[in-house]
Amino acid sequence: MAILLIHTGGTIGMAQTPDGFAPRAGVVEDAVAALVASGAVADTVKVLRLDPLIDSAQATPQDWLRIAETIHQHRDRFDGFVVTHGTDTLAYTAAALCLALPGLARPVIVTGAMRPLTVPNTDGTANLIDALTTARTAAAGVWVQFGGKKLHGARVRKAHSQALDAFTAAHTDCVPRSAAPAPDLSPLRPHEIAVLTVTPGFSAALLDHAAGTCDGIVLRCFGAGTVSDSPALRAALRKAQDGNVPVVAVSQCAEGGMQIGTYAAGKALRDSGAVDGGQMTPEMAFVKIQFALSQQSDFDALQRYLATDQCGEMAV
Ligand code: ASN
Repeated sequence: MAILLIHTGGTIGMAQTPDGFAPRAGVVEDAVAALVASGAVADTVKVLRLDPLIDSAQATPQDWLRIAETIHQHRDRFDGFVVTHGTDTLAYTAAALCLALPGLARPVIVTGAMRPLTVPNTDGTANLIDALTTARTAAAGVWVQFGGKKLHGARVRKAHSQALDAFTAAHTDCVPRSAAPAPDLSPLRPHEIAVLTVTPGFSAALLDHAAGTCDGIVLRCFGAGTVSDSPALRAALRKAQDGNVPVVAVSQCAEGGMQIGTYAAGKALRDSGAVDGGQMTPEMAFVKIQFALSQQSDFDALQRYLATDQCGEMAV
């Protein structure tokens, strides 16, 4: 089988510098060549490096698109894809690939490492072997292979900043791919999206500012979907709605998602037309608004897209 490995940067391919770990060309290429030479990986693996290699803290929606375009262009020449990526924003990129590649007909496995391949106790080798193996066996869709686990690309989150087993994803039986009659590439133009966290005594002025200046808002609500309700908050939510600025409400809790309607303290969300994000992670909500704004010009269609499960991101 033939696998295309797209190396984007991240700790996995880093080396020590006077400023701390930074990407170094050749690290991942050499590791893959050694795995193939030793027989640990049976497939033909072509490595394609995206320049410049970055710490994923520098990733932008253009980088998501570049990875998606590369996969789309090579879709008929390879049986599976591996994307090596920094862990800090890996969840955003995995979510973006799910939405960018409707009708995806191959497994796309995103991986990385918490410790570089250039240090003795690296987790990069195991993650690379696992990812290359999963790329030949997994169902078509975007998966994250990390710390011995295969996780749903649309639901994954970085949950630990130090542990090798750094990622989690709530379970679903839905596959991480958007359905389409044929493989396609979704348009994506960057937009200004605010991610606001409701806090005790939340200042509605922040939401009001975002409603007047941003293209979309992710509102991280309490628990199953409550907010610190006030006339000012309601006015800000109404301003967003009147200005065709979508608001997607997600939970601050790591598990369980939203259940808007359980509490009267969540009524302001329902009354304002905020989209119930359900089980969506804040990362996915941010990415999904970017795609929604890039694809839908009509506000109702945009709201429907946001409220509809596209690739298992909302499913219970
Ligand atoms: N800062 C690194 C990155 O996201 C973290 C890592 O890959 N473990 O690129």
